[in-house]
Amino acid sequence: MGARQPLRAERRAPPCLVLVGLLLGVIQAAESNPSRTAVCPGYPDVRREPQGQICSPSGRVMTSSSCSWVIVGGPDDIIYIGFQHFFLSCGSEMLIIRAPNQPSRKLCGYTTPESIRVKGGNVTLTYSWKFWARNRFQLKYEREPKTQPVVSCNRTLDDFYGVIYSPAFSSDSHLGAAHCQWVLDAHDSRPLTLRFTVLNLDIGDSLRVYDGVPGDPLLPHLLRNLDYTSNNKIVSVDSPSSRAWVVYQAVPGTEGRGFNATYHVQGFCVPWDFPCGGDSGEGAMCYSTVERCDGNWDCANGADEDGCHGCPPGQYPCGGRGIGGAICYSATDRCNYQTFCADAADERRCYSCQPGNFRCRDGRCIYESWVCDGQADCVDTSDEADCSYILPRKVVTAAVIGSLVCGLLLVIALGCTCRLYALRSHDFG
Ligand SMILES: [Ca+2]
Ligand SMILES: [Ca+2]
Ligand SMILES: [Ca+2]
Repeated sequence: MGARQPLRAERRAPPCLVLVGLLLGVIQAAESNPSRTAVCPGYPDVRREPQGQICSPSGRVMTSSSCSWVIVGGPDDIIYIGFQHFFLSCGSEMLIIRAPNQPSRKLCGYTTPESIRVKGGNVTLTYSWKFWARNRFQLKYEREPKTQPVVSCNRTLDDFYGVIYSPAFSSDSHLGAAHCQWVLDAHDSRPLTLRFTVLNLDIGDSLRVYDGVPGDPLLPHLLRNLDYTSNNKIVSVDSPSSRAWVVYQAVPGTEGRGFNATYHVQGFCVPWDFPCGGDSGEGAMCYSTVERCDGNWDCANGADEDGCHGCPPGQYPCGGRGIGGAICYSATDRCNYQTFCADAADERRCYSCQPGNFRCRDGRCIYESWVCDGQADCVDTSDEADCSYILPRKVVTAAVIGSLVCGLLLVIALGCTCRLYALRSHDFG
């Protein structure tokens, strides 16, 4: 007699239920595995430090989710946000930036957004995505310093931007002989741009900018030698490398206060400047508060003069009243060799000319038909340089007048013939 094995109630689950069970198991396993789902802590990442970096989470998750960051700012703080990488598919991802007293910014796409400056409180960033999204963004933020860093003579600066100025620039008590040098090394692959925003040199004072730093075997070599003739101008100097060496010498008894300058790696505006946006061409990449609405086009696209002095966005102010008493001119009136404003503000500092116009090397526009016609129309005569042919304007004018005279004579002759024919017909009729 054999013991009877207890009957096991074996019930096989249908295959579809097995699949669902497996799927639920995978999801449950994924949710219980922090390394796969917990790319964000579930509450905002609060940033209190003066500067830092924020980027999209590197971990991939199986579900739609979002991450938040809060950049803490006081009522007087200005927070600067500059994007380094930005590649978000608008169909599945979005970065929303919320700041006090401003509408929310919703960002997505494959174009790096312009830098943002926010004043007066916390800035909240929320990145949300659907489960298939795999793109990324990276940005830097920084609170603008309330006071510019004090930099004295003979300093080495190794940040990617900064301010340098002569000792007398902040205090007249330093007026007198000086010999200072600043070694700038941004430790970056990008070239450096120096902008001398204030120059007040006396006769005999000198300010030299070199590429490279002292001690380089082949460098430094001189990029620019500034003296009193550059006073009251804004001068930009580009260094091919991310290193530069600035040497300032003031003679005894000088009455010059020296200079104030900023430097930064190219492609980056210092936090207290504004990006021009668009293709900078020969224009500046950034403009300062002083350059905003000062009547000079610093950006090639005129961003620094857009909507100034009561003009609506997309229009620019005339220095005096223009055609029909207008005080603003539009982009189509800009650099077309037709003076719109009484002070010709629309024809100054042309970075490009309207179609049908030629840009002189000194930045003026003339009619294209005046190029290589034997008469100098540009002040610098660049319209007559590099001409492989010359079609004198006098010849063209003479040909046109000659044609008109011939046409007139032909009409008179035909009229006389018709009249004679009519008289003869009458006589013989
Ligand atoms: Ca300007
Ligand atoms: Ca014009
Ligand atoms: Ca000409």
